Amino acid sequence: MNKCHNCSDESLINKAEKEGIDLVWDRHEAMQPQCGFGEQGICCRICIKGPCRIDPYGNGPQEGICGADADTIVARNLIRMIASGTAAHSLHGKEIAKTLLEVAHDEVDSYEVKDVDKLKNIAKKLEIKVEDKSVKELAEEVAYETLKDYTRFEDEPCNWLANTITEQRLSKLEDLDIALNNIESSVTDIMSRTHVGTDADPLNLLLAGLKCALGDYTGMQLSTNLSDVLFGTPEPVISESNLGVINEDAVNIAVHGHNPLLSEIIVDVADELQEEAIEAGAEDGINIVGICCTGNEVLLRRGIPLATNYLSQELAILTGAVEAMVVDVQCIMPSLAKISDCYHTELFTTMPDAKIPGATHVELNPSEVAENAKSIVRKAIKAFEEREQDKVEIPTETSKTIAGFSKEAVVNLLSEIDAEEPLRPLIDNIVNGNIKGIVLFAGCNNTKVTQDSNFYEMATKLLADDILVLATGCAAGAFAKNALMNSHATEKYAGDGLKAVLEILGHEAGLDAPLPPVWHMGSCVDNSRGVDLAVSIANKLEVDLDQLPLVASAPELMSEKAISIGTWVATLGIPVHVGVVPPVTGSSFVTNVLTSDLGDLLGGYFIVEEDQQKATEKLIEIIEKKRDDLNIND
Ligand code: MSK
Repeated sequence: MNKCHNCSDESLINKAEKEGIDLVWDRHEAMQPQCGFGEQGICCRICIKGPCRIDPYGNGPQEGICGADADTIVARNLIRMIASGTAAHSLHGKEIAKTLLEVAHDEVDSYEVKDVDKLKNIAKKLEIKVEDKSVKELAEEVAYETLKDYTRFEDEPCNWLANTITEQRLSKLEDLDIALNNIESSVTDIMSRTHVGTDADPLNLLLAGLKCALGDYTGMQLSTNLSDVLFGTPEPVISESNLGVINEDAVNIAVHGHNPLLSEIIVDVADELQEEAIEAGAEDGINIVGICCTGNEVLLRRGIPLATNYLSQELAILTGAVEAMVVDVQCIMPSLAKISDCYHTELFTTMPDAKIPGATHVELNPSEVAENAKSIVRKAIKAFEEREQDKVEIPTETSKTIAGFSKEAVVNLLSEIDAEEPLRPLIDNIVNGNIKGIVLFAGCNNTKVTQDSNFYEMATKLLADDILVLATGCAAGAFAKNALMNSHATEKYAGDGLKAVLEILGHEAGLDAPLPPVWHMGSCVDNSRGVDLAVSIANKLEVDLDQLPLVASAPELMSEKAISIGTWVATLGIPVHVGVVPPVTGSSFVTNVLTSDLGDLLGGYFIVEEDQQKATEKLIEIIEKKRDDLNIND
């Protein structure tokens, strides 16, 4: 199998081989064959009588030592993955909410409310009275209302759940008793009920998983929205992507992870310290580049170029021209420390809950964040003097990238056509078939798939069939690197109907060229932006989300976060394709619930298909069927 879809990555993979450096693909190879029990989810490590494993062929044990069968074990393992994903996203959101509170209380200098209109809109959404209140008073109330979603004892749904989905969906969730009231207790609940000797009913376990996944959704909603308040709501911005954005004549600092609290300040501080870098011999000063979702955050808000996505993070260091890699939380390979050691690159960890042996830890302290950031940038400038020129090999490929499609940005664009009813032009074009439907691509890369290939192959076929593509996270990174986020891609790949719409929108946006056919909506937490757009369309059409010609896909999923995202997307009524088989096949009960019964109950369900061609056909079929059901297919 090829390792990646991208020729700039290929040259660095060869370089690593020559230098005797192991990369993620080598470690994948060394891990073969992978454990078949683990792959099917039928290995139980929940108590220390075990580990136990169920024989999938029926010859050996069909129960663990405690008597748990395959259905119970698979369901328990799955919902523990959901709990982990929910914990990761919701803690990210809690940090942002706490920072907003600190801004309101004048406890931090480096942050401020950048988007006052958004703050007011959020306040209204959360039913907070806006009139006669200062920005800081509003920020305080919004932060407190948000933090209640982490602590509520009453049996009322979370603010950021109830106020961001359709009414019909909320009542469906209430009917099933899964309308989440407290994010953190949903994680605790999973850990408690999956303890040995507690919940053994696979259906009951899975329902708890759905409820917990809604905590992931709630955490994402509040993360996205409060980040917009603090750092600005994205508007379309033009930048570049791929490893070629690393600049040989600059001090290169890569920001990587998820949380924008430090990376935003690094970008500010880098502007201030440009002269120091030039004095150190870097002709072009300081060049910040992004990796994974921190990269997406600063691309959308600051136009910072995106170097790469998850699977090729190590390759950034292999260029020999990255002085510092600054990481926060999630999706950071511990291998980065070892690889940095082979170069002059210094790896900085910044969060108390995400340290890596071999990295330099400079803790992000909210009251001294600018000083923390300056010390990192100055160390990077110093490292520039130690760069070994003979080890530098920077691929030349870059792709023009138009990013920044927040829901607000989409509405602003559309309001140039219809100021009264901005969504009308989009809806009309969906109804008349110029846009047959929408696919939201999300999720990671996985060594089990040639990097970015599923994203690329599926999206280009969908576009040709007049299906608009939205993207977040490493999916967005894949499309950005592979030149699907610019006007040229519209000319090349979009079907006639879609192209005509994107041409008009591009003209209205003053681009003098079509809008890109794949809209970059942001990082993993910004999957909420896709939901916001879908909910607005559904409300306009007076239907629920499961009736829209809308499907989600994570064709290269890898992380527990991707499992929790997929689960809430299905819970909200949207079918979800996954291109890597999740560890559930050891239980036909669990597999059937996820791929079929869930659809009967909530409209959304999982489609497991590793073949990208077949997967694309299935998604198109679902979209056509939804159009038929809405009576909008001629
Ligand atoms: S970074 S969760 S590899 S999308 Fe958001 Fe990428 Fe997946 Fe991490």
